[in-house]
Amino acid sequence: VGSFIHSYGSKKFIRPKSDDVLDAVAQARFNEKKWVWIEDDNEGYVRGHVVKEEEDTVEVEYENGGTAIVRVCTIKPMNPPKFDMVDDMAELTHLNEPSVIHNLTVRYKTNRVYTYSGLFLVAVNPYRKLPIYSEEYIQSYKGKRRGEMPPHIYAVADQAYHDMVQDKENQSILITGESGAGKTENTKIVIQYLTAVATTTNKPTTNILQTQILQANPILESFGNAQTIRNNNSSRFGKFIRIEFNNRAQICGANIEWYLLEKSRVHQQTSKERNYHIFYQLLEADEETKKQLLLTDQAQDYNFIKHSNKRIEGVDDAEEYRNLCKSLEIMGLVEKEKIDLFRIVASILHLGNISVTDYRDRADIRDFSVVERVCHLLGISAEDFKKSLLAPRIKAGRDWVTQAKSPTQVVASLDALAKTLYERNFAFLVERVNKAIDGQKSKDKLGFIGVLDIAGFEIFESNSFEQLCINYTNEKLQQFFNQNMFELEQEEYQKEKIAWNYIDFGNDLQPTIDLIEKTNPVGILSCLEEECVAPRGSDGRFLEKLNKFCDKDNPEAKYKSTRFGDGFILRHYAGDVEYSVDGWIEKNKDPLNEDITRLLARSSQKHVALLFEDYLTDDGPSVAPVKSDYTSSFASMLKLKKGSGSFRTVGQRHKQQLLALMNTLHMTHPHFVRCILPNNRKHAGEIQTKLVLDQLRCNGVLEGIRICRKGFPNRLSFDEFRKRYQVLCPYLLDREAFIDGRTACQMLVNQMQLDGDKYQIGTTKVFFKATVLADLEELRDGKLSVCITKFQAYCRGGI
Ligand code: AOV
Ligand code: MG
Repeated sequence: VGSFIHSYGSKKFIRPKSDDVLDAVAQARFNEKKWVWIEDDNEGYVRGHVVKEEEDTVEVEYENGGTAIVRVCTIKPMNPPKFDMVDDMAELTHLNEPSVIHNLTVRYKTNRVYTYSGLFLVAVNPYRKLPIYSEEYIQSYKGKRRGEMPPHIYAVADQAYHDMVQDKENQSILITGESGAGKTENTKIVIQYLTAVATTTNKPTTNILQTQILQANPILESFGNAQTIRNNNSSRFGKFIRIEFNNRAQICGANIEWYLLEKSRVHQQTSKERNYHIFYQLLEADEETKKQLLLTDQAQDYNFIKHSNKRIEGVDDAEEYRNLCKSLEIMGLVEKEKIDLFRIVASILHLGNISVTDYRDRADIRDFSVVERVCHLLGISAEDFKKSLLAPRIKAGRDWVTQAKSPTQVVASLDALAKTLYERNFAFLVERVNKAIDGQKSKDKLGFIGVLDIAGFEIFESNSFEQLCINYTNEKLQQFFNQNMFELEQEEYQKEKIAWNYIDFGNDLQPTIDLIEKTNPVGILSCLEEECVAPRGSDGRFLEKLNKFCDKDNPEAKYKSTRFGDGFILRHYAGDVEYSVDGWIEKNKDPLNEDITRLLARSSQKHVALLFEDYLTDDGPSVAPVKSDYTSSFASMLKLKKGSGSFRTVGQRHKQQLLALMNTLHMTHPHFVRCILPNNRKHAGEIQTKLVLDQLRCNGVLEGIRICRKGFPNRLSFDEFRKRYQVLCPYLLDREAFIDGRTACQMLVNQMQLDGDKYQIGTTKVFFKATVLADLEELRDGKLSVCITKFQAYCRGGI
């Protein structure tokens, strides 16, 4: 938790004073009244001061005029003006919501978008280009301690780099926040920083690697990002990028892991959003490529994109296409590989154009030419495809039988196929990129810095399975943070040998996590799993089971009918969330027409066959499996393999990936970045207080502060403490004799008559509970003004 003055000796006190006189005036004005923040329905909080205090109520006068009688619990103490614009909010003596939001706001208005909050770096999206990401800036942060330079994402990156080298320990930087808050931008900035500082040589090989690592992003963005209402370049997947370093602390490779790609976007988007960028970029390709992929240049011609928005303001898809090709080339992909990737995207566009007709309640396809186009691209027989689509063969006992599908079922299996093709192609692309930037080759590895860019907590009007997955992830990450924060704090207390009773904050969130992931007693995911394999499984039965399994007395969860029909409420640390279970069985099973996937596994196009390699083991009726000449274990790399007959669902896969991620994170020293969306209008310079407050609650900054307050958030070294406050104890000033730091501090706190539970004296520092420092400051101000008055009187007398 934030130290008041950082141990590595920054010179400043609270903040550098530009104008002591102005400060003194502000302070004097502040001292005249009891200033408070008053809760306000519109603004969040407004300024005022207390006029009269009763038992439960106070009369307040608003700064903007008017008075009111309000309940005591709706007002919060205000920090003295000298705390304005503090770099680290843990330094605030009154650690309350309005003070935090006020500090962020005044900083944001002056383009200070980065602020520390104890262990967090809070980053507010500037929505404008700030001149703080230049080469000079990078250099000015290199090797600096936190506190020496203003808060910056560079400082976090540098700290991680420094710690990795110093402690020979892996590092991680965890970046979360709402959509549009700036996670991906900050991730790129971290990588930019690391590639800039971790190279001293001009060896061409390292430079290529650096360029490749930097180029990985635009490639992933083409395939994994899309325009949404909230963000024109929204990442629709989570990622963990590991940058590997060798013994000389230089970059020797990188690796990207991805999570939860939003597949549904491939076949449906709202009119204000787009499909993945690549779909529009590909239509801007050269004629030759388009001819090869059987594409026109009109989005209007394709069902999967024709209802979407077509253009993003300020973005030229043709230029983006050329950039993508350049990046792919830098990554080392040859023309054939590039076309293979595009082939899948094009085939998906054509898939969307297959129109399924109703022939006496049975599905039929009239326009066979579309099917032929799809199958030409995918390298499979059009006849077989049509048969598998309309009447797939399924296993009934020992025999294979065909089962005719209804038009609705066929449309559903086409959508499912499009989604799977896209996801597997994406997975392949990431693996291909990884192959290019692989750091495993290096023998003299020092460690890695991992950057996690993952969607933050989501509470929507209607929350579904996707929200449960993402909120479950965030719950785990928050727990990780809490454990970590406490560990570091406790280490410091122990080192300083102060009295402290162990509080395990890390377990605060365990009941909710158990409720989601536990297998015994059955948690939500396991319960869903059971229902997915049950013969007559349904969403309704799932909810019923949930009610039965999950202990109704468990205070962490309440189940009830919500306004979306059937659903349940789960108590997350960020708030209660209502989940609607509608469609969960389908979403979790993510069923595929296996007759088609078996067909794809034997495609004459090697790339396609490779994507569905895992279906080769499932040899269909009377067809001997064709051995793939690819030795790669692509499917196992994707963790898509169905494995020894086990049932692999979306939920299970996510849980396993998350466990693996947590294991990795536990091996690292973490750094936390919380991105904040300032307003909903993509405006620079505007803060919507309520919006920001909600995020501070959801992203754990306020939770961090809550925990912080239980300990001793403010601390000063003996020396600093003595220098600043010895004026309160003239005895110390007068003495010429040596007094050691600890004794001096003890004398000071005695003199100040501080309550014993308000402070602790360690071996090198004095620790304070929140709010104590404000009192000390007030005492000091009082003392100083008396001194000044005396001094003035003395001067006047002297003249
Ligand atoms: P996200 O990653 O957090 O959302 P982005 O990093 O894509 O958000 O940021 C959204 C947009 O905000 C960017 O495209 C920029 O225009 C702007 N922006 C963010 N950070 C900065 C910055 N430091 N300087 C200038 N502009 C910035 V999402 O991926 O949607 O959850 O799924
Ligand atoms: Mg993003």
